[in-house]
Amino acid sequence: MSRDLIEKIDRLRRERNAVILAHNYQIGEVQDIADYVGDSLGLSQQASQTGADVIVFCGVLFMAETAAILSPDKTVLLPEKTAGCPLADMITAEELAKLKSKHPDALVVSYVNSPAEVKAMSDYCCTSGNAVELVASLPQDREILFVPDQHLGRHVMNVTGREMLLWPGYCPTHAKMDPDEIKEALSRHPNAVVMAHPECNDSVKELADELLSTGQMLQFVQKSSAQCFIVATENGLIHTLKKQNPEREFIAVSDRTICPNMKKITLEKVAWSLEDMQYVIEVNEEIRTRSIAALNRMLDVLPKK
Ligand code: CIZ
Repeated sequence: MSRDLIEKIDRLRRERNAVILAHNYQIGEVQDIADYVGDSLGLSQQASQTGADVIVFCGVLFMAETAAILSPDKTVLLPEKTAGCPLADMITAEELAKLKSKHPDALVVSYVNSPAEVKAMSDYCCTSGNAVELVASLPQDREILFVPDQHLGRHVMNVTGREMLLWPGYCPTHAKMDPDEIKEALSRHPNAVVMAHPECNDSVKELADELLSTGQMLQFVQKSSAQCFIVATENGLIHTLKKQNPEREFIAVSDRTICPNMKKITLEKVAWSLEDMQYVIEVNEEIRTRSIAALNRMLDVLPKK
């Protein structure tokens, strides 16, 4: 790792009064220079509370958009303009409008992994960490359209017992989790605890001891007395897990469970982003006010932590 490059990032961060956010799935080097590392919503909330003028969001487009929705007074930069999220792109505003027209009385719950235009058409947003609590709080007599992740939606249905209409989206990286690879890892580490993300498909979830968002995995390990964990989510999370728990063992399901978009951001791109003030992510004001309403309705129904 180049010391000069890190010094350059630090200098630019000071000069620009910037805060650098890194999602849990970023490469280790980027996580290490960030001011905050976490999940998408947690990072955006944290950034909105800082006095920074500039937010460099090391993540994918919908995450930088969420930061722009919550921090209209700050400049939000995404260091790699092609870092998108295939799951978020599996639903468009036009498609959702069509679905809503067939179910005019339904409530729409959109996973945070969705475009800003889709959030703007939703009654509530949710994250993988609060989707169960959020759906459980909704009136029993209302139909629910859950978009775009079918696997998270099915998990919510299983836990809450609520029927929902699920959009058929999925995360291609979590779809690569192979139950046979988990079984193989378990045969080598029979005492390991299997933590799986709710974006995994059912055959993986069936092997899991715990179904948790990335933030919940980090908290769960802190409280657990287990020594070894099989981690069924994007492999970037293992960097923080190891950093926080150097004495424990974390096993990735496979070396293929890597999100190519998350890995597009490098230290060089963070430096260029701050130097050239690129790529600025802006959300149209009407979309922004409507999507912040869906995010706020989510925060209003959840118990304050
Ligand atoms: O909300 C996030 O950041 C994502 C995409 C997953 C998670 O579980 O944190």
